[in-house]
Amino acid sequence: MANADVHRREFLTYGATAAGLATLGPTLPAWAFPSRPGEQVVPWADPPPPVAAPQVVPRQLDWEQLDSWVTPNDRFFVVAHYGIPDVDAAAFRLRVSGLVDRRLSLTLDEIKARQRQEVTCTVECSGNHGIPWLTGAIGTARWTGTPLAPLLREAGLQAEGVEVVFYGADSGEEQIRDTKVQAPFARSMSVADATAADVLLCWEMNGVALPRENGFPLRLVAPGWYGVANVKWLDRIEVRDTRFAGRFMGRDYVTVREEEVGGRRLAVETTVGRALLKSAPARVTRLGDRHRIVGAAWGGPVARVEVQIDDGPWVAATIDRSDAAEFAWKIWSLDWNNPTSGEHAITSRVIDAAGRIQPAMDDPWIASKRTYWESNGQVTRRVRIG
Ligand SMILES: Nc1nc2c(c(=O)[nH]1)N[C@H]1C(S)=C(S)[C@@H](COP(=O)(O)O)O[C@H]1N2
Ligand SMILES: [Mo]
Repeated sequence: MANADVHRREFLTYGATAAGLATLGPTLPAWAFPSRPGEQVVPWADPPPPVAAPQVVPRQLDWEQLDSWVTPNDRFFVVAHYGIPDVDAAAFRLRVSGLVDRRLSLTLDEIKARQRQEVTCTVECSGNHGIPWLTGAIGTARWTGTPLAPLLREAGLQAEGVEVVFYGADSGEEQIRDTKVQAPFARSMSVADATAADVLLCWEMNGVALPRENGFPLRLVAPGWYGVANVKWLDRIEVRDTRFAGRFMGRDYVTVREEEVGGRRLAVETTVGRALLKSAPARVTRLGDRHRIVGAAWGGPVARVEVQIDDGPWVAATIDRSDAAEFAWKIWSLDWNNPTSGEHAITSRVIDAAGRIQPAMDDPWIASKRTYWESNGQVTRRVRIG
């Protein structure tokens, strides 16, 4: 761990990420980050193409700028399928209905007066790295809110309730066969998943009120789940006795894999749910000719991260463990001494506590996929040295 200690000392001595943290507010701890004073970023030789759907994904993380463990709000990615609604906080009421003994209608102040709970977790869009223009749909923030489970208990969950549906204030036109309907953004979870102790209704992100684009005034935060489960502009919560299959559960955000069944290839369709084990190189820096590769790993308990340069051996990276947040990414780094001039390919892979390895792109788990969701295959970036 000598290397990690050096990183921490560099950070504490020189405050290399102080500028990045300034927008986060005064109460945050100073995490280590493997940056060196005076270093320069070596730009990637394979920048992603322009965003094909800028209304749906108005902002992505710029990996080359990654210089802090927590992502400042103004760099945090945004996905909005039905536009960004303007919710009036004063008129806001969160309604809880369906299979409950007591329906609730809560003002923002009533919600904020409840038990306060925080979590720092990574949110990744399940489409990230699945299509060429979507490679920065990920960020890590400290979310503040109140746990959902006690609220549902107070409402009196009825025994027949199996599913909890979260509706956003945003809606759009959807066509199902030949019928057009106006449908709200909605996602559901089983009662067991929704009442997990770390599922929060959040009104703060990194110490300030939720930015409008990230769900003001209230959003669901479900640590360990893909982004789509974290319903923004939360408007109502409904307990039902049937499974819910809206667009974002049953049509979109559906992973299709072909399996070999009795000599035939048959498709299996599953809805996007919990995050999958993944890592990616973030950036290469240079201090004189001392190069360093820095990246992130998330989506499971990170035991090891390994980096491969061109066709070389897999080399263990140093993982920063200065924060133990279970569902937040780990920042890793590898010193790259004396790289030869020319273009190089850099690939990372994470290994979890159970020994599972992030799959290669040609692994059947990835190669058998017919939709781009849940693209947790190994990410290769290209960089030109010299
Ligand atoms: N109401 C609502 N919630 C939503 C969405 C949306 O379009 N509407 N997009 C989801 C998706 S697909 C993702 S990846 C995350 C992105 O969260 P962010 O915009 O705060 O980064 O929000 C989720 N919550
Ligand atoms: Mo997403």
